Amino acid sequence: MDPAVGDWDGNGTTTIGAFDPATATWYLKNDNNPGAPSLTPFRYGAPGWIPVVGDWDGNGTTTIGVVDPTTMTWYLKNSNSPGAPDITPFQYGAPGWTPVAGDWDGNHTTTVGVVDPTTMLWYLRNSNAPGAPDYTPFSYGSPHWQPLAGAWNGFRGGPRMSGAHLATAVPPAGSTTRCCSGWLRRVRRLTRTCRRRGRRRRMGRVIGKERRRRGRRWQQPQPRAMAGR
Ligand SMILES: [Ca+2]
Ligand SMILES: [Ca+2]
Ligand SMILES: [Ca+2]
Repeated sequence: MDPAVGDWDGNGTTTIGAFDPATATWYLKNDNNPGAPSLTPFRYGAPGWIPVVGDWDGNGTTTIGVVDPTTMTWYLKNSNSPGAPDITPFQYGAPGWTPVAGDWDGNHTTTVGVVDPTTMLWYLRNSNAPGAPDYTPFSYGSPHWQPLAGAWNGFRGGPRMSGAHLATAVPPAGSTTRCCSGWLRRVRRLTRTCRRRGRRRRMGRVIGKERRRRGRRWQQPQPRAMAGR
């Protein structure tokens, strides 16, 4: 069994799955608990093929794909169900190479990549179509290491595959939920500070008026007492 993780139902949570290469059967679950798969197990691919998963169409739902390792032909599907591939099958990589999939450019669409295990050269492409890699092939890892890819610095969608984006993948324009809530906290704090400052300024104007009215006898109030909460 090969593990696979993805947001199969597009609810923002990455959950578990498995692919049985002996029968090309997919077992996908929409929660991270033991138990029966959430989707009726189905076959997609052929025995011995390599599973890949990703959000090929960028709609927020992770879906399946398979790669025929003898020809390195990719068969990608935009739904988690059996049937014909949604993307015209195409060849990318050479036989014996390891497929990886990731959102290399951070545009929320998962695309193909291959790693030559003998040289650990990575060939990443930003579209799911045949052609040259979009990044100059680079070496990362030692021969026959297992390539891994993921949004390590975290952005919407999280890891896209039992393979892909690596440290050198382009950092995303988007941000993680955690970043986002941190950012929101900062904005809220700033807003509160601005409100406090505004109140203080308004209080300052009132105090000034009062001082002018009462003359020198007026005692400057303690700022704490006047600052409000
Ligand atoms: Ca999910
Ligand atoms: Ca999708
Ligand atoms: Ca992309």
